[in-house]
Amino acid sequence: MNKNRLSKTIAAGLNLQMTNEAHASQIYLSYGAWADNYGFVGVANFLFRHAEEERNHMMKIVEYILKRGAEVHITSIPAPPEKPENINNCFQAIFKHEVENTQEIYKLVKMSLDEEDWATWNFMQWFVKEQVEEETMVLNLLNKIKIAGGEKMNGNDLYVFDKDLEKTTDEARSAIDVTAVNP
Ligand code: OFO
Repeated sequence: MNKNRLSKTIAAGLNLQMTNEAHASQIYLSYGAWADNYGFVGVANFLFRHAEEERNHMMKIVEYILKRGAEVHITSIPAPPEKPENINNCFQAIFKHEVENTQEIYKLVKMSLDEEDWATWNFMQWFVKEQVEEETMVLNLLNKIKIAGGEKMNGNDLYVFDKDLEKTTDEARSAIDVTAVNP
């Protein structure tokens, strides 16, 4: 009996996305190590936590592929890009990467829609929502950086930003939870 409930295309797409999530984790890990080297402990901590989150996303996909009776293909993970030049550049690069990841997720959503694979379509909705939160979270940080002077942030601005990140929650509020009273 064939227990595989994923088409070849969907299985390949999910395996690719699994590696994309591992790649995202390596990027956060690499940038976190860079930040720690420069003494930005709050930023490093934040990025290390996100490295772990991306790894959890990878595991979600591994588990889903297995649950649907298909094969998981573990391949090499592409190296993270060059280390950032400064804090502003670090979060710009993270935002760019998150947007690229969103595009990859949308491809899988489209693929599952075309194939009428509703289980995968439904599974991918969690990732769509997660990306909205992650993009919002990084955009919020970029706004703070911009207010503090962007590329021109001085030592004091950087100190405050780093301290601030120590306390920043890992999730942006979801639009669905927002009300007029509690925007
Ligand atoms: Fe950037 O979160 Fe994974 O998918």
